[in-house]
Amino acid sequence: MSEQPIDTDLVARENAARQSALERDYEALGEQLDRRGIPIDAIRDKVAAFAVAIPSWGVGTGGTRFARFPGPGEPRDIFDKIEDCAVIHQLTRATPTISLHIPWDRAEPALLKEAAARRGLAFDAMNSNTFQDHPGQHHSYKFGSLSHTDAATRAQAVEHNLECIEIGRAIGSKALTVWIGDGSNFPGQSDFARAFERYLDSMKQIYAALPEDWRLFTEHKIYEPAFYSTVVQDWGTNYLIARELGEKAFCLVDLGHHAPNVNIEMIVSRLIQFGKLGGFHFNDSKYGDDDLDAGVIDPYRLFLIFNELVAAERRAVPGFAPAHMLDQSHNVTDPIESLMLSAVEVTRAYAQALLVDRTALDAFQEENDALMASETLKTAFRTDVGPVLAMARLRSGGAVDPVAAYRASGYRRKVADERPAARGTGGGIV
Ligand code: LRH
Ligand code: MN
Ligand code: MN
Repeated sequence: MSEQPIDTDLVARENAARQSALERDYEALGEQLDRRGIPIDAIRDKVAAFAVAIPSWGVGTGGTRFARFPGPGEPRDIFDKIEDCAVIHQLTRATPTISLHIPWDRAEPALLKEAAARRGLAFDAMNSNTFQDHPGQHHSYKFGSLSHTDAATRAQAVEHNLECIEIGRAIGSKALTVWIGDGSNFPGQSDFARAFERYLDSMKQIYAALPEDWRLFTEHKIYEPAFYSTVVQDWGTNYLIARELGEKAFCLVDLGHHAPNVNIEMIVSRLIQFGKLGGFHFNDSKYGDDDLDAGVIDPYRLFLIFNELVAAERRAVPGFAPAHMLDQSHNVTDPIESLMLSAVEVTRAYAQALLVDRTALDAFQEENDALMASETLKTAFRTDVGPVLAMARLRSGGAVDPVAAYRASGYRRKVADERPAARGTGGGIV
């Protein structure tokens, strides 16, 4: 049995206070779903098996380029971050893995592995970082990294990615996510084709070093930090990259990395259709790469994305195994609370998508009954699946109400005593 950071008796007491109401709600929902021909226990079991990775950087307070306002008891290093991730998983039972960012999380791999295993956690995709300069490096990324005009700078960026693979290998990761900030701020500053050529050349070197059973995820983003052009700016470019590199290369979709109003669920469908959907960085946004908590702005869009994923799951698309990760920045909330609720929201979208009457939807699509097709999706989306999610958590040892249990535990107060306050100056990057 792994060590649990929150007192299990407290969780049991919190759950006991909510259990009988939950059982009644679950039964009422079960009846409703039964009328629709959906066995509630099967949904519950699928929900229980669903997982989304926590980004190590998400448990610290984020910031903007204007300021960062640290919260109490912020993690001081990756080991504190692992402990915070363990809290999230203990209470939600939906986040068994952590996605590391190098060099932010650099540490002795054996110690990383041991710290995670002790908490019953494992490691998800590794994230490289050539979008900022790191102490001790020889060449600056001010004008780019994998696509830089200077060969030595590109070689340094490639080398960094190879190191990420090495660390990942040692801790049991099976994927590398590459996001670069390369681009330009002025028309004419960069030759689009030559920059992309250099990027592809660098990525081919990274791809060549990928272990047999690994996947390589490239993540596109329309703008920022470059504000005129970005080398990997959209899903089409990303698809070209995955095609150029080979069968272990896939596209990662971060929900905040698109132009406003872009139909993300359709991008997801295209990537599935052509076997190149690697995974997600879930978050929500209203304006740009806001990195807000999943589902807080547009839960229907999250549902529509899961509608595509569940449809692919049902079609048993060969090799379909997208990686689920959160990628958020928490500026005004306790990051642990935000991440717990985000994991719940992503799971909620999955559960709602499981309720779509696909036979009816197919028929409405064939008949061009736009209104009823839309209503079919809306019926699933409007169903309050809260009792299914809570029941799945209860049965797998989590908390019926994760935030209430977390607050009752006093975890934040405890770590605030143990971890000295961080300084509040300087901008954040995530
Ligand atoms: C870039 C990004 C990418 C980085 C993370 C910190 O905006 O989404 O995934 O690794 O933020
Ligand atoms: Mn991201
Ligand atoms: Mn981002």
